[in-house]
Amino acid sequence: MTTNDPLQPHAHDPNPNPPSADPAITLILPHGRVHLITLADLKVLPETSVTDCYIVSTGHGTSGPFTFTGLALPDFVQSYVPAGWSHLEIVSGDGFGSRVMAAEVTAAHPAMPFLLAYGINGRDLTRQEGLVRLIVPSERDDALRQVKWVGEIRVRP
Ligand SMILES: Nc1nc2c(c(=O)[nH]1)N[C@H]1C(S)=C(S)[C@@H](COP(=O)(O)O)O[C@H]1N2
Ligand SMILES: [Mo]
Repeated sequence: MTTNDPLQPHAHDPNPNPPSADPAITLILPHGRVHLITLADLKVLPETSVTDCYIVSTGHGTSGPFTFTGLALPDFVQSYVPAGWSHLEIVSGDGFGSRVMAAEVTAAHPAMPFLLAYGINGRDLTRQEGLVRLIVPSERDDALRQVKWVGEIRVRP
């Protein structure tokens, strides 16, 4: 079955064509308030690095290990998300996304947090690599949650 819902299961076929050259993220809060978050906004917050990350594609194989650097989701939430949220919808302009439950963010091992990554191996992510990319270090069997070109984060109550 095909669907245009970015949060529904996706063909396991990574998109090689970046939808955007702009790493800014539109944050949509539960009551419709909208906030534009630039790469500079992400970088002023404390950064977190996670080593030994792999991108496991059933299409073109496994790449890594990588060290990804960025803003850990608990830190993102603390700065940008009012209390009372249940999940985040983290979506790319190419129609690919992942739903992240509040409980997953809290339960993640402290050394392997979800990341809004803007760096890889000590340098910035290129446009081809995702600009700002959701990294889920615990996802080891495929890479269906490792959303490249994060463009929108919707906060759900
Ligand atoms: N925005 C976006 N992110 C995406 C995808 C995509 O099509 N669009 N494909 C996913 C899939 S299926 C895989 S296997 C990995 C591939 O990541 P890589 O290009 O870094 O190897 O990206 C994931 N993230
Ligand atoms: Mo994939």
